[in-house]
Amino acid sequence: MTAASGQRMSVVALSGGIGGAKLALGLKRILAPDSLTVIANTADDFEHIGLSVSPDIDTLVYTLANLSNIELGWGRAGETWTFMDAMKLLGGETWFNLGDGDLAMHVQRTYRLNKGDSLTAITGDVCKALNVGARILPMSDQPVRTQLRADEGWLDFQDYFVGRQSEPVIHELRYTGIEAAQAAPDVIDAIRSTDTTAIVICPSNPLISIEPILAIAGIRDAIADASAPAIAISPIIDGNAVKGPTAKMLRELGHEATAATVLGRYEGLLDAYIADPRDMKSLQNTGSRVSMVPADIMMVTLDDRERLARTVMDVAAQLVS
Ligand code: FO1
Repeated sequence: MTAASGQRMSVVALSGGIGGAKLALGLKRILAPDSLTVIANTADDFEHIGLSVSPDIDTLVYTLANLSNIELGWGRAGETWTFMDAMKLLGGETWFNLGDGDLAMHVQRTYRLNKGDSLTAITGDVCKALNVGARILPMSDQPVRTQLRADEGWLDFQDYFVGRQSEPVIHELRYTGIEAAQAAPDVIDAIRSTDTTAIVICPSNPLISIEPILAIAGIRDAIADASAPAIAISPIIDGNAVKGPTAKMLRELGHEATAATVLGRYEGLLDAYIADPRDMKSLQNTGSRVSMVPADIMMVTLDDRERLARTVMDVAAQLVS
């Protein structure tokens, strides 16, 4: 895909798990080979039964490699569960599920991290081995962990999200380790590169997926100063989250669960914001100078993903021409 200027369209996308991965797949399918870099949130990562789990990286890897489990939204298609069944018999930890094929990913990642390899290098090698066809960069090689304060105290993200099914009311959110974390190698360069023709903020949960990335020193400024236009897609349609607990979390933290709230959280970063037509009126009422683009942003089928990706790239092409 090329812009009117003839320049090849090359995208850097910021993404969490499921919603972001869907758009990333649409983008990969319409762009020329090697034209997509995805910066993945790693604040959902945790250590579980001695293994290093990176859910958003893995959802991106499996989705872009066409290996993803569509029903679950995470893990691999055609997965078997012998390991989990055996863990149950042993009275082991079974609240967080690792399929047999997925287990290999976790053993390999943990083994290499323990040998001293970086998460960036390991993810790069996995992308090559599984023919991902895009570059996936962890936001940081240092640990950052989202924690949420509920009535009972601070909960680690996966304890809240999987262990407690996002049920506890939350009062506060923090990213432990964020001050010490540095952007992973290539992250800032990819954003700043003059070869990059669009920076795309995927329709992921702003609180737990996009803002941890933006909170790493240098990343927000790099996007604000980049020559490429930045385009976000709303994760909220008419007051409801497209997926997951985004609306619930926003409300509990004192925000309205609207497309306009998410726009406000990306203040100073965006050139264009793509949202559902039903949200256009309230978005225009914000007085924001960001260009508002109405579009069908639901992604159920593969065609939906490509259609939204085309909308994003059309907006980008207009902004760079
Ligand atoms: N989500 C669940 O709801 N239950 C699980 O047992 C579970 C296991 C799991 C294993 C590997 C992985 O990469 C993701 C997994 N997820 C599971 C999804 C994950 O917790 C969340 O979707 C993300 O952290 C939110 O983006």
